[in-house]
This record gives sequence, structure tokens and C-alpha cells, in this order.
Amino acid sequence: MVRHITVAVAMIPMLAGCGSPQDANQPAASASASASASASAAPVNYGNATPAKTKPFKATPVASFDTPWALAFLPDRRMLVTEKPGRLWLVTATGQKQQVSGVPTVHFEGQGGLLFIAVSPTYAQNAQVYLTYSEPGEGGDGLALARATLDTSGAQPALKDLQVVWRQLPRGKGGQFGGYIAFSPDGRYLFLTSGERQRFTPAQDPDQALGKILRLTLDGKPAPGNPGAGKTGSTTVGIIDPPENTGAAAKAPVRKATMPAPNLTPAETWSTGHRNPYGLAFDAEGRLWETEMGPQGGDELNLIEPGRNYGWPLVSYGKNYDDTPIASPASDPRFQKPALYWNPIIAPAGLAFYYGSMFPQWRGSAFVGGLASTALIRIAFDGTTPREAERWDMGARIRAVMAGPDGALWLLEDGSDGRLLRLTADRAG
Ligand SMILES: [Ca+2]
Repeated sequence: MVRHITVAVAMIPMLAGCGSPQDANQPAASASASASASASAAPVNYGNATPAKTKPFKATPVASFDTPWALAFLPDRRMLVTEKPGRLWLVTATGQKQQVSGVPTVHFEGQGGLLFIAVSPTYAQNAQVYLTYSEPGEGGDGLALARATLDTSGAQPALKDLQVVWRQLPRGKGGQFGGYIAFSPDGRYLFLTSGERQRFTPAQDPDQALGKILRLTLDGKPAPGNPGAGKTGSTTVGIIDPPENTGAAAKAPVRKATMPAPNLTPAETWSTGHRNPYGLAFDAEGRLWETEMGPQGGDELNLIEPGRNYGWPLVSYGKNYDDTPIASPASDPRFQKPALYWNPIIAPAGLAFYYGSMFPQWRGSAFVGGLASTALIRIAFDGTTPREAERWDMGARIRAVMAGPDGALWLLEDGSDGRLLRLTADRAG
């Protein structure tokens, strides 16, 4: 089972790495001529950046996990770590692990399973945490967002009073769940990435909870002030049968059926046109940033603004897996271009801003984990313009990156023996 999963997940970056993206050598400046509606500079391609020869940090393995996916810090500096097969661990900073009971049933297959974990802004009052996972049900899987209380009073920690507060309906086949969570800086709202499940066109359908970033209350309801506030969805929804592979969007069969509307309305949507968002974080200025897996090429870092359309599957700096081209984001001013992109891909997973004291030279930088690129990438910002500043080869697929309350950077490696790494300043170096 684990072997099957590993192969399936690894295939996409491998395929993408084999191709020769059609616009990898296109000068970034050429994009600016046609983007008359956008004042922003053309994004730079960092796909060909090379890793640095030395690392200004020491990476210490703290613990190992079976296919870890995400980690979150509790106020007492312990961590919660998810394993995609459906296990949750409470972990001390020195690597002592306790399994947490009460995890909901997940469908562990392909890119699905237990995914993200986030500690509620209200944790100090009510010990609530949020989980995302692929929820099995009629018709297939759907991304689910659940909230539960973490009870650490007994011999074994436990999730209690678990409640699904939002779910992606209708369910169906396909990976690319997204599932990342970020909270607004004031702690009032929950932002959730919902991937397009390898179904392409629903990312542009306002009535389907696919390919969107949602802004919800902490109870999972549409947040007030969203761009589509007050609007309701259609009463029927087109069912898109996903292709068996990630072929061209144009070949995806579309079958219309009359059925109850899904639980997405425009009132929940913050932004549209995303493929597989695998990173979501606010910076200290309150700006929301997102990393997104592109197709064959075209991984993106996006500055997320309400009501914007980020273009998938109509525009991308990558191309489809069957080598059919996709229009450039620079060709259509309706769509928001990424702030930067990677072509060839890095396969981004995890996005964290750093404001700690252990690495003062990195304050204000963001860090991105790389799966196919087996890299840790530092993003520096010139105002709102990001650039890839440094890249280090970590020798393993990096599944998650978080800035710890101790000032260290914490990484999770991907795979059946994925390590939790603590990155500290290497003063000897
Ligand atoms: Ca895009």
C-alpha cells in the first residue's frame, strides 16, 4: 500500500521533470507587453535555480513518521504531526511521540488521506484544532474540514467532539485535494485551499468547491465580507467525470446531471482558478500568499487577493501532461499572474514565513518545501515582489516546512520513513 502511494505521488514530479517546458526559456520581460490591464511586473521564472553549495544551518533529525504530511505547534511548543494513512501524533521538541486517538476515518490512497492540521486561534480558550482529510463517501472522496477538541489530560491524548464543519461535495475521484489552512491575522477567519481534484474546468465554476480558496468563519460558514457575499449557488451542478489521468483539460468529459447543489456558494469563495494549492500563509503585513502545484511546469507563488481569478486551467506557465500547450498567464488580463513561478517545477509543499530570532538574516523571508526538487527554498521580498533568494538540496522530498516558536525551522520529509528535522543556526560553520 505504502509503495503504491509513494509511486503514485512521485510520478507527477517525475513526469514533469522529463518534459521540456515550452516557455522555460522565455524571457520574463516579454510577458509585460500584453498585460495592459495589470500594472504588476512580469513574474520571474526560478525553475532553473541551482542549490547553494553550503548550508548555513544544521539539520537534526528529531523523529520519524510513516508518510507525514503536516505539522502544527501547540502553545506549549509540542507539535501535532499528521501521517497520511490516518494517524495523528503529539510530539515533543525532543521527539517523544504519543499517538492521538479519535482521528476520523480517511481514505488513504494516492494523494488522499489525513492531510493538514492547524491549531485554532482560540486554542488557549477551547483547545480546538482543525484537520483536513479525504473523506470517503458516496461517489468517492471529498476534502473535509473537521474541528475537534484536543484532550491531553489523560494517559493518551485524544480528539474529542469531532465535527465536520465543511466538506467538498459532490465527492468523486481524483487527487489534488489542497487542504491547507491559514487563519486571518485577527484570528476570526479560516482560509482553506480546495484543490481541483484533477478535474480542470470546475476550478472556474463558481458553484463547485474545487480549485478555490475559501474564507470561512471558524464554524465553517461563509465569512462575511467575501466577494460573493449574499449570492447563492445554482440549484443544479454539472458533474465533471475526471479523466483517469491528468490529460488535457479539453478531453475531460462533461456530464450534466440534476442533483442538489453542492455546499459551495459564491459566498464562501475568496479566490478562484487554483490547481493544487499546497501552501498558504499570511505575512506580517497581513498579506496572504499561496503556493500551487502547476501541471508540467508552472508551479506558482501567488499573492492572494479577494475576488481574483488565478487562471487555472485556462492559463499556466506550464503545459499539460500530454504536452498540449496552455495559454500564458501574460496573454489574458482577466487572470492574475503568479508573483513568481518555477518552470521546470519544484513541486512546492508547505509555505511558512519566518520572523524568529535564530536566523535574524531571514526575518521576513518565506520558506517553501520542494518535493520533486528535494529542496528547501528561501523566498525574499522586495516590497510585495518576491524572489527566490536561496535554495538548498535536502536530499529528500520535503513535505512540510514550519517556523517553530523556538526560532528553528522545522521540516517534514516525505515518504514511509519521513523524518522530522529541526534546522538550527550552525555557528560552527
Ligand atoms: Ca495561476
